[in-house]
Parts: sequence; structure tokens; C-alpha cells
Amino acid sequence: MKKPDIWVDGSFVRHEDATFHVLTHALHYGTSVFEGTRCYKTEKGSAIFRNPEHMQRLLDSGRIYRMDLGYSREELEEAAVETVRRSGLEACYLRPIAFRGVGPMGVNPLNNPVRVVIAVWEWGAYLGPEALEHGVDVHVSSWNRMAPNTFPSMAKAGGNYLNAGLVKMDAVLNGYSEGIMLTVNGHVGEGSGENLFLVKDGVLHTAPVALSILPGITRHSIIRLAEDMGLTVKESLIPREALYIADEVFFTGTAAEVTPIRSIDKHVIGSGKRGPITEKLQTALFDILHRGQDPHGWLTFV
Ligand code: PPE
Repeated sequence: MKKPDIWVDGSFVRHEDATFHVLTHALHYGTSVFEGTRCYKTEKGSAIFRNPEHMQRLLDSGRIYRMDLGYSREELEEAAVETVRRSGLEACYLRPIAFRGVGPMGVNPLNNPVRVVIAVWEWGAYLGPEALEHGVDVHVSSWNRMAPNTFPSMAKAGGNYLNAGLVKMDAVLNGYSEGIMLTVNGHVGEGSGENLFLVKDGVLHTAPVALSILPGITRHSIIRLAEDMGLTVKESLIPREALYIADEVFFTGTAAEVTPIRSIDKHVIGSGKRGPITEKLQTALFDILHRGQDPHGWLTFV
């Protein structure tokens, strides 16, 4: 099957022609900001989940790094819709990315042009096909999350994923699906590509954004859905050991959706299966993503 066309700086380019020069600034210095969004095949048609919020975060990431993308949020939203439509895919993952292109070499990116790209592809369950139901086995990484005021974590920047890549390799090479990063002070942060929630005595806890986590859009959605159910959600400083004695722990993310965690450092979490609150929240999210129910106006139908 023909690979989907890619939106590059305002026009569509064939997949195989969407190439860039080796002296692209971002390749040398990590100067990119990006997004990950999913389009779902709902019972009511294909729809992008939280398209405006993802494009706003892309613009915010760009602003933090002094990158003017040259498009409004609405223009980027429309470009995303067009890219999905043109692909002919009913469900896909979207990867908008903006980066510093070819120009002067050297650390200063200010005189390098900002390129903007949106690509789509089919992407299945992030942590394996069984993970959503049965959960994953993870460990606490030997790598910490970056310290505050080093790499801005509210920006979803390419360079941040060097840290995430170390965490992921450490996990996979040790036989785990994923690693949990602690902050420089030893509090629970997030996974290499997911936010984390734990449930203790019916209350949900997740790290505050000030702990150098990515302010996840799925995290935000789960907080809203939990509040709809009357659950209490606290943004808490979570000590490492609270993970081991939690009733339930799960990851959230665009790619990971809601993935239960069944063991951490070989401690079985709760009953070792997807917990009841995790399941309720997963179902509430999947009712939106698969059935197209949309009480919060989070779907953009393509
Ligand atoms: N933390 C990190 C570090 C992260 O990369 C993601 C998304 C999240 C939290 C969850 O954010 P959100 O998607 O807005 O709920 N990670 C993306 C990239 C995964 C990849 O391997 O690439 C994603 O899930 O799309």
C-alpha cells in the first residue's frame, strides 16, 4: 500500500520525497519540538483526539525554544485533518514536528529556518498487544528525570528524548517493558513516554507538573474523567516506595493510552492484574475513543 503523503511547510510531499539535508540543525543539536496525537476509528467516524490541545502544546513548546512556527493553531489543526484525510487511513498516529533547518552551524539556532512537518502512520498498542488488559512489568530506572531549570519539561522537545531513550534502553535490556523515572530529589516522575498515576485507598495520585514531567494531554483527560466519576485526584510528591504498596498503578499517554502496571521492580502491584479503578477510567476513555461518545468535546471528526 502507498505510504501516506507528508505535510511539509504547507504542502503535501510524497512519503519518499520528504527528506532533509544532513546539516539540518536539529540533527546536530536536538532543536526540534513535536507532538503525538491519535486519530481513532470511532463508531461515528474517524476522529482526532484533542487536536487543538496538541497543536497548542506544539506552539507552546516552540515558544519556549523561541521558534516561531509561522502557523496559527487553527491552521495546524486543519493541516492535521487534511493529512489524515489524504492518507485514507481510518485510524492512525499523527506526528507533527517543528525543527531548525539548514543554516549557520553552531549552537545558536536563531538564524536557522523553522521547518514544520506532519506525518501519519498506523501504530498499534505501544507497550504490546496484551498490555492494555493484562498490564506491564516495569522497573524504576537508574536514570533520573532532568532537573528543573535544565531542560524545560513543559516543552515536548526532541532533545528531552535522549533522557527518555536511556530510560527505555535500560528497561528493555533488563527485561522490562518500561522504566519509571524519579526526579533529582527521588520523587516519582513519569515513564519514558507516559505519565503515571497510582491509586491508594480509592484516591488517585500523580506527579505535579513542577516535577519536570510532560503535562500530558491524556493525563489531563484522565483527571477530568476521574473527577466526573467523583474520584479524588491529587497532584502529589510520591515517594518511590509508595509505588510498591499502591493498590493500582497505570501509565497514560497518547501512544500508551491507559496501560495498567502489574509489577514494579518485581513487586506485584495490587492483585497483579488491571485494577478496578484503572479499568473504569480505561473504559470511560475508550467510550470516547472507540464509540465516539464525546461529552467534553475532545473529538475532531475528519
Ligand atoms: N510523558 C512523556 C515523557 C511523553 O513522551 C508522553 C507522550 C507523555 C508523558 C504523555 O503525554 P500525552 O501523549 O500528551 O498524554 N509520549 C508520546 C511519544 C511516544 C513515542 O515513543 O514517540 C506519545 O505518547 O505520543
